[in-house]
Amino acid sequence: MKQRRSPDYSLYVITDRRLARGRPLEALVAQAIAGGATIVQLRDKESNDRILYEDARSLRKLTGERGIPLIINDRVDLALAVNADGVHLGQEDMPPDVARRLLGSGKILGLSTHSEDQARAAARASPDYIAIGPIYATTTKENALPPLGTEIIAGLRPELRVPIVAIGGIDKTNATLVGRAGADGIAVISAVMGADDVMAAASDLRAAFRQGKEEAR
Ligand code: TZP
Ligand code: MG
Repeated sequence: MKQRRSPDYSLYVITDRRLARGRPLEALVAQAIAGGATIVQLRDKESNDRILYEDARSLRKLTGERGIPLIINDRVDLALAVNADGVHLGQEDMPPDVARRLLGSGKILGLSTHSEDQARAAARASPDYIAIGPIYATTTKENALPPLGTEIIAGLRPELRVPIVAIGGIDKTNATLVGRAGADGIAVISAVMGADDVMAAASDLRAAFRQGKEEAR
């Protein structure tokens, strides 16, 4: 079986066309990577398939040149079409075992979870990572559940072997706490994609998270 090396999940930046406010996605992602993004996800719940495909293709080229993994939200077909590094699936998406069969063993599979029980169940599906959230209140995701707090990360980190990425309302003021709780990475949308200076925002987040990780050692 082909071995996948575990990616660096430290700063997992997720795209959002609305928060980009007309600025080209590719330019924002380039700035985020320059500021320290370690992995990028294309997430777009609104655009048609042609636009999604063109965005996926341009981000594939950019992230490939920078040596940064590209994950596609929701869509196994699109990930395969552009040879992305992996797919991120939620509780209402295709079952993980089906996605794994379509993707093969060489791709990254990430799963969204919103409770301890979901996190444990997701871990049993042998994904490459799980995301847990919302940790803090967020307005980016429609119908987001109430915030879970960092306690869920601290509670599950010793129990689960799979990398845990924290998501939801994470910004430079709380990223240190998330790192201290034991998360393997922070996934952010608005704190990076909504920033006026995307590179500085990414850099500040990465530094804040790293500080928390160091404090936890
Ligand atoms: N899943 C749980 S919270 C969330 C998603 C997609 C939104 C995260 O966005 P932000 O702007 O970083 O709070
Ligand atoms: Mg989904």
